[in-house]
Amino acid sequence: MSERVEDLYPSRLGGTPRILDRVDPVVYGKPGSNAPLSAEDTAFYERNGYLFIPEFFSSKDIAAYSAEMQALRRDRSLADKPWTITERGSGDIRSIFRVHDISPVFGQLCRDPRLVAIAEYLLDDQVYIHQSRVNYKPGFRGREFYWHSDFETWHVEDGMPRMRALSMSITLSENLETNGPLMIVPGSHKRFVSCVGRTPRDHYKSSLIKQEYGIPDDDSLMTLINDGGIDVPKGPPGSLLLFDCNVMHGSNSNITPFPRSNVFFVFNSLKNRVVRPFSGMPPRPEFIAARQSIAPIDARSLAA
Ligand code: 6CS
Ligand code: FE
Repeated sequence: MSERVEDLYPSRLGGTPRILDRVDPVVYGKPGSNAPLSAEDTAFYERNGYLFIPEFFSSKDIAAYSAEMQALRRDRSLADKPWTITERGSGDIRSIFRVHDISPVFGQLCRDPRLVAIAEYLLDDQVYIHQSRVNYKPGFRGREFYWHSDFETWHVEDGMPRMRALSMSITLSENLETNGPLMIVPGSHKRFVSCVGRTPRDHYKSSLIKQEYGIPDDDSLMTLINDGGIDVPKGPPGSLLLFDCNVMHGSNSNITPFPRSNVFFVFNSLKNRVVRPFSGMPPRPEFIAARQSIAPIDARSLAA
C-alpha cells in the first residue's frame, strides 16, 4: 500500500461542518491556439467548474451508444454483479459501473481522441479512467442523487489526493427540465465542504443507492447556492458535460415516463493516482475506483 500522503481536504473526521478553500488549480493546462478548448470555454470551465457542449457526438454515434446502454440493461449476466446497482423499491437498474471495461463500445468511447485531448489539457498530464458508469435514471421511478462533491467521496473513500480529475458525462437520452437532469452549483468547485459523520464500513453498498455520508450540511449548501445559484445544463442526446471533480451537483428523482440516461467517465491525472483512503477504511472495490488497473489512455494509438 502506498506511503502516507498529507490530507489537504479533511472530511468526515469530526462533528462540525467546515468550508475550506481549494488549494489546487482548476485548469492545469495552458490555453493556446492548439488547445482542444477555446480560451473562452477554458475560462468558463475554470470559473464555473463545468462546461456543456451540446450535440458533441453525431446522431449515428449516439444511436450506437444508446443501443449499447440498453443492451447492458437487458444483459441477464450483469443482473447479479456487484457493479450493477438497482433502485431501492422498484429494483430497476440505477447504475452499471466499469462500463469502460465490460463494454467494448464504451471502452472505445472513453478513448475518443477528442475526449482524451480535453482531459489531458485540463489536467496537464496523461490520464487514466478512475471510474465509469451508466446512470439510467429510469422513467416513473428513477430516484434522486442527493447533492455531493464527487471528490469528497473519492478523496475520503478512495484516497484521491488532489483535485486533479474531471468527469465527462454524455447524454444518452433527452435531459429535460422535468426528468431529473443534473443540477450544478457554478463556482462551488473552488470551495471544499468538509462533511460531518464517520464513514461506515462498506459504505458504497448503500451510498450508490442513497448517499447519506459525505453530503453537505444545509448551511454549507445554502452558502454555495446563494453565491453561485443552480445551473441545469440540458440538451439533446449526444451532448457532452465536462465537470470538475469537486463541483457540487445532484439530480432530482424522475417520475416522468422519460428516462434520463447518461454515461460517465472519470479521468484522473496519472500524477494523482489514488493512495490509501483518507477515511482509514479499506479501499473500495476496483469496479468503483481503479487501483490495480491504472494505465494511461493513449488515444493516439487508436486514432491511427
Ligand atoms: O461514490 C461514487 O464514486 C459515486 N457516487 C456519486 C453520487 N457520484 C460519483 C460516483 O458515481
Ligand atoms: Fe456524482
